[in-house]
Amino acid sequence: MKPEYLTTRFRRERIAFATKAKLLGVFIVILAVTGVHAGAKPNIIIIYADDLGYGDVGCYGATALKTPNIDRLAKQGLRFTDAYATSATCTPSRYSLLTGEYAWRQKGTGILPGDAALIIQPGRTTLPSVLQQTGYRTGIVGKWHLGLGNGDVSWNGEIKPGPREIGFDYEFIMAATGDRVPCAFVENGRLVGLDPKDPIRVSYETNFPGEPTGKANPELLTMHPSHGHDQSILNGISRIGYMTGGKAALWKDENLGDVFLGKAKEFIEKNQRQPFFLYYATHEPHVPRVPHPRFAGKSGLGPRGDVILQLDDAVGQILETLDRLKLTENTLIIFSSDNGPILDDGYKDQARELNGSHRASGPLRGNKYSAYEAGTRVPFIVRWPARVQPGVSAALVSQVDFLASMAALTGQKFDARTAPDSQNQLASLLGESPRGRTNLVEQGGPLALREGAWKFIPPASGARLNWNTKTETGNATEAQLFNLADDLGETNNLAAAQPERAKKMAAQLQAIRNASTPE
Ligand code: NG6
Ligand code: CA
Repeated sequence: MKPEYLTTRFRRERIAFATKAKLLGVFIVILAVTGVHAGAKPNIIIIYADDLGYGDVGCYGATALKTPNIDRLAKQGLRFTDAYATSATCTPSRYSLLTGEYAWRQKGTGILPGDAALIIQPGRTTLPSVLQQTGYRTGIVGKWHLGLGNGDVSWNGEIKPGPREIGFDYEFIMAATGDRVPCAFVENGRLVGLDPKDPIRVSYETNFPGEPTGKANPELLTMHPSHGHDQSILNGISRIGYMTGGKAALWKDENLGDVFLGKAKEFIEKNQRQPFFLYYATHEPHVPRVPHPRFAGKSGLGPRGDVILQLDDAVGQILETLDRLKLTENTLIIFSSDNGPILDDGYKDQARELNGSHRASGPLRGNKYSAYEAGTRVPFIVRWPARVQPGVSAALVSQVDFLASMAALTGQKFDARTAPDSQNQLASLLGESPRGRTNLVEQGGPLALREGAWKFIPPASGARLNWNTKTETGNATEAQLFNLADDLGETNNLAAAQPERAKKMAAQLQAIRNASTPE
């Protein structure tokens, strides 16, 4: 089916939605009855890197690292320069991406341990559930980090609720992060490769008798922690949390990338004849950074650079798979990251020593965990050959908008009460409008507000420097106000010079915080 035709159809549909909701209902029914049909919906793939910085890839200015595949995606698509994850850490960003709600509105949405309960309520409207209800086959492959079970997850039995209870048909995931136990894959509610005679046990409180730890047995380590990460040991790397048993199910770190990539490709192959939504959440370049031997030593920047090459190669293989299956034209790919970059995130892996001239944050100030721009402003590329003109967009967009925007794309209604922060930014995401959001909230340490070119960070009492990671938090006892249009690097605090603007933005931020359903 010709994309031109679709484009017009969907444009018309959107106008109808805005003006005559009832008529739209009839329209959808007619579509269903006449079977105009699956092909009308693009496949959607979100490739979500973990801790990839604004300056980590070639198309955003990196020269020390070569990322030809991500650059190809950018060349064939729309590259955003002012696009955001909602938070400077993983769990809250992923929560917002899936639910359409700023995570800071809910307690318990900070970085989760590996045995945390699911924090997205089953039955709630989510990005995958919206697509699932309109006939998409939905899958997640890779990092989850949103909790599993109800508080006493049964790793040796059926692991639920999880992704399948909030809108995914298929799941192949790691529960939390590469540096947290349990270090094993979960596929559709079961631990993969588990030998029932050797059950796995997991604790975030106490070690299991006879199990070595990084703290007590550093002689067993091939990669040493720089801070934290001194509990159970797997593959010579100590982790956060304790585990014992389940030997046959435990992963090899150097294969993580290949295993997830293989499952992502398999999902695409299997579902090539129907519209699918794949949320492919890579482990790279999060710690521990253990490249496959194909990439080890190849970047010259140490393991962190090597796993970025590995990520780039994985993106290339996804693109090749789409080409081979002739799905490229009508597949909407969004490539982005869950938060900004960090060099030392708890292991002595030489990321800092071998970094050379590379600037993982690009021209931005701060890092992962920070209220400064590099905490949440991330690489963000949209490619959909059938509809999106290649180019660069300066529109202000956020991952929290995926839910409302994809709902608009597929003509779906959703419960706006549970996705209060998700705006329909479809036109901006597809490059049909340069407008974007008028404002957004950045969750680093303190919550910060973007409004037009302005950035406001209220006074915050926490430390200015994170002593573990040696990076700036964004905290300061005084208010901070920057004009990003001519001070992208947030060097010139204008709060004292422009007290009225600072006051107005403080009030605006407070209003957004107070609003359960923002206007
Ligand atoms: C921190 C970990 C860090 C990383 C992060 C989560 C320590 C000292 N640091 O607590 O290594 O795991 O949590 O990263 O334990 S994220 O990308 O999933 O948010
Ligand atoms: Ca992350």
